[in-house]
Amino acid sequence: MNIQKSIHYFQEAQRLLPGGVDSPVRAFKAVGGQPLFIERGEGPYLFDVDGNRYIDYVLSWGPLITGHAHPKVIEAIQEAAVKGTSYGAPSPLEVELAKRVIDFMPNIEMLRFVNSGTEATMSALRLARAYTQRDKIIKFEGCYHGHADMLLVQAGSGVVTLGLPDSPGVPADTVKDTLVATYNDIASVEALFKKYPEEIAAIIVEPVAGNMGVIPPVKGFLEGLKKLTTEYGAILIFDEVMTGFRVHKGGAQTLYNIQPDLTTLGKVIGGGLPVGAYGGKREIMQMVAPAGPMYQAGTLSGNPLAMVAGIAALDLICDQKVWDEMEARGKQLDAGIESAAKRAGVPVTQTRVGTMRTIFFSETQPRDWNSVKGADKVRFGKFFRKMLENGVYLAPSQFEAGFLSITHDRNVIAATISAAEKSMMAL
Ligand code: KE4
Repeated sequence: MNIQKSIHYFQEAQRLLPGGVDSPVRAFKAVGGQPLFIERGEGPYLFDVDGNRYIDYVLSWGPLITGHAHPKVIEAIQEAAVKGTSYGAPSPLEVELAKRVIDFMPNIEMLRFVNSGTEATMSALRLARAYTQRDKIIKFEGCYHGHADMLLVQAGSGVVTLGLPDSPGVPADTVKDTLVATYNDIASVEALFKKYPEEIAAIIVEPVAGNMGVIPPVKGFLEGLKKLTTEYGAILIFDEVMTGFRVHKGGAQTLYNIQPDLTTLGKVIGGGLPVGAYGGKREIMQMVAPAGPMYQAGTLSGNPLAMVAGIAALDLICDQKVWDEMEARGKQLDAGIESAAKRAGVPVTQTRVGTMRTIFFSETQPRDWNSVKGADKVRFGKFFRKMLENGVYLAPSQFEAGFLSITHDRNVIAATISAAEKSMMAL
């Protein structure tokens, strides 16, 4: 596979950008080899600067559920762009996208748009602390909620991929109120509430963990979180930046029928442009300035280009038939990977919830960060590189999720399966 131009660009990029990338997990550090520099995307495909084509299962780390450069999304952006790129004032587009998000997730009564998932989670936690007048928060080992200081504690995704001891530069004082529990272990949460009955402002949880690979909640886990937060007067925050519009049309809160007090969103709602959001109960959201005293702001929040891209994307996935088709494609890929692994005699377990999936090189089904650590990362790295050679672009880390789009049709999945058969045999 000729990747000479990528090699050249990476050399140049490493002089100008730390690690040659603008987000760590893109650097392929966990899987070896060097990152490919991308020329363009189209539907389910990425094309690198050397003209190689890949079936893409990263999809910009989740946002591109409509595939790359969907004509309707591009057209919406083009039409909006000629009217200007940012107004710095309210526009009907923010109202239109907010209405659509709330249609999909009726448990959200009011929301605020921001520019990333990190902004969404840090703002939701500030709001929970303002509303409860408490300081402590609970997160889960292996879960990732963006790179706000208070959340870089035993975080997943790129932090764990790079084996970082929770980033330097975060003052101990900033994380002294961040408590860490074990995902899928409700007793570990209860113990923290028993220890700090009046001090915990919120739990923030990925309702389906996606940043240690995809780990679904065990029966009763989310219900237990809802019960504990209600009992102790804390706020339950579902971080649906990744699971929103991914695990179900209505997100994890609809799939598992749990009503979080606040929800954070990102990725899909921007249609590939920078958008995050936090929202939930009106009574809580009314605390956000200028309606209330809790301050949060953003120059480009509600940006018209990002709004129209999000509107176009959500309009393309509002029909249940679209979700039924993606579920069928997910099942097709599950079966294909399973039979490829069996034929090659490679121990593999797969987790999938809706359009989010992970292949673990492990005999057992991981259920938390501890069990995920047992997966064979070296073998995952080999598989990743083989799949790349065979024209399939997976997430470059065992601790990430893979994604499907509406453009991953039966033939694209079949091509992925034959690439997997070849790759598994070479492990
Ligand atoms: P951003 O600030 O990257 O838009 O969103 C942060 C975030 C918040 N919550 C969850 C559940 C998330 O998964 C993320 C970001 N996801 C990672 C992928 N695991 C983004 C990819 C990257 O860091 O480059």
